[in-house]
Amino acid sequence: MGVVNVTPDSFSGDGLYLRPQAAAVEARGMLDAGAALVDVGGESTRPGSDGVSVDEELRRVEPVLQALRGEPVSVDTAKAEVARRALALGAVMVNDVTALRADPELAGVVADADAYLCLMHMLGEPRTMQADPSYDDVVSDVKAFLEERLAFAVSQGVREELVCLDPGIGFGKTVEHNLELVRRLDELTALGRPVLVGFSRKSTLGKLLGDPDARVGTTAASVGMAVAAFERGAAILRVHDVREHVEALRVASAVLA
Ligand code: HH2
Repeated sequence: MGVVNVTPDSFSGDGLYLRPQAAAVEARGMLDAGAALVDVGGESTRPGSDGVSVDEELRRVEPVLQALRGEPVSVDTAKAEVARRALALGAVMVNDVTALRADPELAGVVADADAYLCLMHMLGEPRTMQADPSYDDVVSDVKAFLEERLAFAVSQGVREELVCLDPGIGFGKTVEHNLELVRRLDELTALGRPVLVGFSRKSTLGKLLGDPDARVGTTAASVGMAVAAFERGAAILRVHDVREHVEALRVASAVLA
């Protein structure tokens, strides 16, 4: 899954704010490079960020979705109205970092469209989530949360076969929490749904490379983590640098085959 951020403030610095044609070109390049899906988002969820209005989010993503009609697109949103519009414009998946907790109408929109859905774990909210996150056992806590959210989605009419689950790397987690989630990814795949991992460029990678104040990680570090997650059963890797990941995963999967 290639990341297409149409935001002025994404942590990875790749925001293609107000340049929908450039964003669409970038997305097509990701698909050409082997991405199965591109994830278009108009609201940054980086640590410390505030939300945006429905109107502003639509203003950012609609022209990009229009330009990508007919391509496999996921929309990264927690808002029912944005999801409704995106699905009408051909998006096939809704990626909700709040796992249907933010907008009571979102589940119905996904169910009505019979769209794919990604449910992600987050502790707290982006504004405050990195302030001393703590768990009894991070993997058990995340697993219980995802299991409950999956049951909720299904109770709202979403087909279970269309749901994937995501531990939410960096969303209310320390470096050690993030590592533990990948180390014990088999406990999440045991829920029976595909698991999506989004480690690309996240600060944990920079910290692991020795900079305690890192805000981002390198491409090489992202690829290393993606391969580790893939070996532990991740089905979808959400990444900024598609070509590098596709090449790495292709050779890694040749070994596993
Ligand atoms: N990470 C980000 C955003 N959306 N969605 C899922 N399912 N999983 C993730 O790990 C995830 C996500 C944050 O990364 P990015 O989109 O690059 O940054 P920003 O939110 O600052 O735009």
